[in-house]
Amino acid sequence: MPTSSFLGSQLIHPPPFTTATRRHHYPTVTMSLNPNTNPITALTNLLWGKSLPPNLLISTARTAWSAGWHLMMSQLAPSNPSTGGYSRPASQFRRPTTTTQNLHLYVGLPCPWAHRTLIVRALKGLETAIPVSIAGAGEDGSWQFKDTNYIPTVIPENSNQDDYLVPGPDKANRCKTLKEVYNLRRGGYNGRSTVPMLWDCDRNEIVCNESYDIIEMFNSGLNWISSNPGLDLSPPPLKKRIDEWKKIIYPNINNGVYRCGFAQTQEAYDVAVNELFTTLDMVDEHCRYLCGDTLTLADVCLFTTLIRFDLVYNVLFKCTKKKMIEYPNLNGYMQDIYQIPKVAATCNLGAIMDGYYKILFPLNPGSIRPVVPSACEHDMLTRPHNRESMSSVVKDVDMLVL
Ligand SMILES: N[C@@H](CCC(=O)N[C@@H](CS)C(=O)NCC(=O)O)C(=O)O
Repeated sequence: MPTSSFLGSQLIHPPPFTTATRRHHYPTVTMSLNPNTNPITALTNLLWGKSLPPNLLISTARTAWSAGWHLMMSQLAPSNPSTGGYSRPASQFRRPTTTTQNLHLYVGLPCPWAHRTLIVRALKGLETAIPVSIAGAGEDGSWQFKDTNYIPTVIPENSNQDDYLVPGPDKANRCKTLKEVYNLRRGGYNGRSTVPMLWDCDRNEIVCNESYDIIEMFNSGLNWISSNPGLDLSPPPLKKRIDEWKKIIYPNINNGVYRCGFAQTQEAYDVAVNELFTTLDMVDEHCRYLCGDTLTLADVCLFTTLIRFDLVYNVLFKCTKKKMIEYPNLNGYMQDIYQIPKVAATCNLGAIMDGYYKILFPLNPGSIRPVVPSACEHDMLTRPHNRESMSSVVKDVDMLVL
């Protein structure tokens, strides 16, 4: 008598498999024989009819899923073993120095770190001097170069189709993946192949793969090839203040949203989410820009997280305490920066959503992309923000350190 199934004999004891008993004890079997029924539905109908699966199966599935989840998470987002908190790997190529004119930038559109470099590149007028290749996320989450059907949210002025910020081929090295590009350097590479990455085409070498170092270099180190050399996003009198903001914004907001989304324990999440919203509440009280009336690198860094907040982090990373739209000043601040000429063209809202919801499998196994919140649509982001008249009184940042 066939008494067990793959679930183990203690779970299920079906009667002998005759047509008569089957019909008598398991009326749903008739459905399971229907060739149009999904095989999994057919099997579950056969095993436990319309009731919930047996407890043991549920707890076994939970244990197996949880182990698999931790395994995948530890690959995706390394964590501190004692706290379960996300610990971002350090970039290996820092403090760029190069004299070449032949630079190439690698980015991915969903990435907030890469987005910083696209904004500063655009504001400084480095588009022609530093061409860009845009990778898309592959099924396994790695960066790959492939044509896609993304359309830009905003078509940049005076541009032809080649300049649109949409994923496409590797224009510098003709590689298929970003990992291949990293490996082209003499000596190879065994770290994570992250974006942004600045490539020296003369020496076949990585110049830098740390976003903040790249934007500092774009801001002041390449004025000889920039078409807007007069713009300084880190003027000497504001440097100290920018650095202070960086120390607050990076751990608590920029990386803070990742610390929420990638936390592997409740405790790690609680700490991260508390620090995130305490910092957002504090930043919300600030004036026009973080350092006064002038846009600086600190604002660029904050903006790329804020523009993704309601689209992605609020939902996928469980940054749920408030939405950006509930922060009147910060929301206006975000619109203000979005409306600076050339910035909107660096924001591909569709690519941002897909990059997170479709690719971060352990956080969204069904890969379903939620609908765009109406406040995040381009038309809403371009509404008047009325911030031009805001006070320029700069509050003291020192007292704000958490
Ligand atoms: N510290 C780096 C972080 C860059 C980073 O983590 N980029 C992510 C995309 S948002 C990435 O490329 N991840 C691929 C990986 O970790 O394998 C920076 O600011 O440039």
